[in-house]
Formats: sequence, structure tokens, C-alpha cells
Amino acid sequence: MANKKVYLGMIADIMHPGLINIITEGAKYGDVMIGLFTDKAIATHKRLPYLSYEQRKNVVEHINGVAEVVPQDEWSYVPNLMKYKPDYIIHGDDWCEGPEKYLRDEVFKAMEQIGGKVIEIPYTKGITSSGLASELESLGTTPQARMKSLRRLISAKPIVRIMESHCGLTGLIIEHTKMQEGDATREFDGMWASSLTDSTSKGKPDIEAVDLTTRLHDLNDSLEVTTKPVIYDGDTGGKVEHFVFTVRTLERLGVSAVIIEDKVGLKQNSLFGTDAVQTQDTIEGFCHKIRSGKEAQVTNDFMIIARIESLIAGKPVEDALERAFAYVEAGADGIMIHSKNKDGMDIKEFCTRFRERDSHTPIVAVPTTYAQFTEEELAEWGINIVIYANHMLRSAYPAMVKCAESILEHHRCQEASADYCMPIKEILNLIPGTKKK
Ligand code: SPV
Ligand code: MG
Repeated sequence: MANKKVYLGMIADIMHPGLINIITEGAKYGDVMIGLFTDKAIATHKRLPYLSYEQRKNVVEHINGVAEVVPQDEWSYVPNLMKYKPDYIIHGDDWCEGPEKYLRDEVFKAMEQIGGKVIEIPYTKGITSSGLASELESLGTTPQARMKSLRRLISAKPIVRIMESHCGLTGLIIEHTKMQEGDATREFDGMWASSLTDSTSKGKPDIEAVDLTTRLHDLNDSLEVTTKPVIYDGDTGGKVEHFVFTVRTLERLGVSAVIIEDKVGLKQNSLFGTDAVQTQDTIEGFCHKIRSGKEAQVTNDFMIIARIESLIAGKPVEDALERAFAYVEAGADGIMIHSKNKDGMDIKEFCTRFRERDSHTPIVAVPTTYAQFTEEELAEWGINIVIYANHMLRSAYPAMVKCAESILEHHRCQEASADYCMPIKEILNLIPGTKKK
């Protein structure tokens, strides 16, 4: 008679004694089938693991007591339980209470339906995968791992959530800010190095006056204190002869993608729209820039994303679509479609029509003016990456002005400290490494 089948769901990013213990326990009941969570399953609930699915599979299938590894593509165990109909499922007893209790309830129901049993074993105290993950996070990342992570996120998530960062402090906020929603943790997936906020934070206009070296010097502050991917706002990309060097420099730093816009001449911020005279590049000219950039890059991981300014320039969706297909043909790894209209309908139309012919090239959107749409709605339109392009800087500035005005008004800082400032103790403890042990 065939051995009994024991199902064990696992992420297995970091192997530790608690996981070995549960595998050993499971093996006492029969052949252990590991349901290894895919990136897609994990991304619905938390940060992607450090190791890819293939790397984790490679580790797990070599562990004593593991008979088979199958993908678990959903956070819920139920689809796999129905598919594989194991005799047992084994799980730590930590899901009896708290936000994961609903998972336990549905597993009990499913096992009853298929005539199997649930085995719960005491959770190994003092060591958890999430505890180890935060230790690992503090060790940082490598340029290569950071660069690759954007492509992984795009294929794992319905929509990738990117926030503007212009200094080390905003980088830290994006790295660490989390919200709990049921048993899922919501956080930002990465950073946008915005030309608007990079130049505004220096008191300069957004006209490519802040040079690459200066911007990268400041970006390094964010890179030093974070592990999440960076999308770099490359403005027009400059001259083709210069752009090829920019690509290599960004790649070497571990930046995941550069977005270049199809404008020529003196660039101004797109949100001025047709109030500022802007010239769009020819399709041939911009395709040449994309091709040259793609030829210059060293890895397969770096992405060059083409940004289309047709709607900003008051041209119809047809013009944007014609350019989009040409840019993809020239090698663009993604399309950013921009608009300053408030109703978002031009973006929706573009996405719908683009998706009729191209189901896979990632679309990037910057909903600064059509901010009423949720991430779920944008994903529905076919958008893969949403960039909140300036919100860290725009929220900080009014707070600083209020504080300055309060000191002028009251001839002292007591009111400003109470109303607009974080406590001194908090700022001393804000930066890791300055906390007293
Ligand atoms: C930026 O953030 O610099 C951008 C996006 O390019 S926008 O300001 O909307 O043009
Ligand atoms: Mg910009």
C-alpha cells in the first residue's frame, strides 16, 4: 500500500531548526509533500522572499524527510488540499489564535471534506522566520539582488507600489513603513528617484539642471539604508552618446530601471502640460535612444522604460499607442504613459487599447492628477506599476513652513515644538544604530 501523504506549506526562505523540526514530525506520518509558496502567493501578504522560488525549491528538496515539492500558488491552503488530497496536513500551533485563525478554520473544513486529518505541533519557541528576516534585512542587500527584485515584483504582484524618495530619510520611511490589513502586511515595494523632487529639494527647477553625478551622489544615501528596488527618473536621457554611459552607471549601482521620456530640447516638468512649450522626439529618434541603451546594458535584469508624453502634449491616444508599439519593438522593457488630465479616462483608454495587442509589456502610471483611483482600479486597467511621484516632498514642505511661521509668530520655539515637531527622544532613536542598548 502506498505511504500516507503529509502536506506541509512553507515559504522556506531561511531554513532554521523550527522548520526542520516540523518536517521531521511530518515524516513520522508518511511522505512529506512540501507546498512551497510561490512569489505570487507570498506577494499578496508580505514582502517577497530573498531567494527565488527555484532557489528555495533547490534547498528544500534536499532536506531529509522531504519526498516531494509542489508549488502553492495561493496564500490559502485549500486549492492545493483539494488538488492533492493529502491524508494529513501538518502546521505549527501558532495559527490557533490571531490573524491566521481563518486559514486554520478553512483548512479544517477542507480536510474534513477530503477525509484527512490536521496535525498541529507546538511552535518552536525563540526562533521564527519573520524574526530572522528582519535580522537579514539589517544586513542589507547587493546591487544585483536589488536590481533583479523589480522584475520579480512585476511578475508576482497585480500592481507594484513605488514611492518617491529624495534622501536617506525618505528611503528609510519607504523601507520600513508598514500597515497591517487582516493577516497581510502592506508596504511600499520600492523607490522612485524623481527629477522633480531631486531638483526641488535643492531649490532648483526640474529642467535637467541638477547633473547626474549630483543626483547619484544623493541617491547613494537612499541606497545605503534600504534594500528595496529603485526606478530612476532619467528625464530625456540626454544625448544618445551620454545615455549609454548613464545606463551602465545605474546598472552598476543596482538601480532596477530607468525611465526616459520622449522629449527633446529644454525639458520642463510634464505637469505644466501645454503651458510650457515642449517638443516630442521623433519616433525614430527615440527608438534609436532605446536601442542604444539596451545594447549598452550588461545584465538582463536592468530595465529601460519608455515614457510617452503625447497626452501631456495634447495629442490623441492614437499617437501615444503608435509610439508605444514602436518603443516596445525597439526594445523598451516597459511603457510609462503620462497625463495631467484629472479624470484619468485618457490613461484608461490607452491601457485598454494597448492591452488588446500587448498583454505582457509592463505599463507604468503616475496618478498625480487622477489620484482618485485606487491601486486595484489601476491594476484593472492593465497597469503594473504605480508611482507616487512626489508625495514625500510635498507632504514635508508644508509642515516645515508651518513650523517656521510658528517660531516667527511666537518669538520662541515652544509652540512649534509642541504642534509640528517630533519629540527629541524620537529623533534620537529614529536612525538605526543610534539607539542606546
Ligand atoms: C518626476 O517625478 O520628476 C516625474 C513625474 O517625472 S512628473 O513630475 O509627473 O512629470
Ligand atoms: Mg521627472
